[in-house]
Amino acid sequence: MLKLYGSTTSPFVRRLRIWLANTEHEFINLQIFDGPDRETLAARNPAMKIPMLEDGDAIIFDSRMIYRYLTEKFSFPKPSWEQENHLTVIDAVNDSLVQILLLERSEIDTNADHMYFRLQRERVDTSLQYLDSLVTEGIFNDWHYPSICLYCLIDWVEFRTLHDLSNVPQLLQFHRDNSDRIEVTATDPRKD
Ligand SMILES: N[C@@H](CCC(=O)N[C@@H](CS)C(=O)NCC(=O)O)C(=O)O
Repeated sequence: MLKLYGSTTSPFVRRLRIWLANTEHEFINLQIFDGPDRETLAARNPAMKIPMLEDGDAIIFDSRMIYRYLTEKFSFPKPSWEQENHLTVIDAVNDSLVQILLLERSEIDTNADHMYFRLQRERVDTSLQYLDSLVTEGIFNDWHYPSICLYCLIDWVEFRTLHDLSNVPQLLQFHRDNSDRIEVTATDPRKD
């Protein structure tokens, strides 16, 4: 059986839990930052990040690669190049905000006026504006993989209060429109 290693709070993991909602798999919930689970992580993935997928002898790192692996394994339709770009923008916001979160947990003031923080905030702002305009165009009307990734990003930003979303109303509407889906409520990180 497929084994997905991750945590309930990671937006990179949640997107795959939702994508795999109708595919038999085991979800292994790890506390990645300390304790015995960190050894489980290190033993499987030298990059020490989640998610990772185990399929028999194969182990795949990185949500993007796992998605590609699943697409090939189950002959799902391939994403278009346009959708790949949408995923890149969604991942860019995710990555920058993971950095901000880790810095804040390291007791660093990320609101200070430093180039590194400015670059992350600027990327987050421009990317969210872009994604907001894509919602207006109807790009995320269907519940496909990029929509799932976008939902997990927005929900995580709200859950962790990482960024003010008041100037991206279409993203907030998209979030409200999809929040009652069964696979969304089943993977809500607030349930823990
Ligand atoms: N590009 C990776 C990013 C995964 C990622 O950043 N995961 C975070 C959790 S949300 C993580 O494992 N962080 C551990 C660390 O940075 O030490 C993917 O798409 O899977």
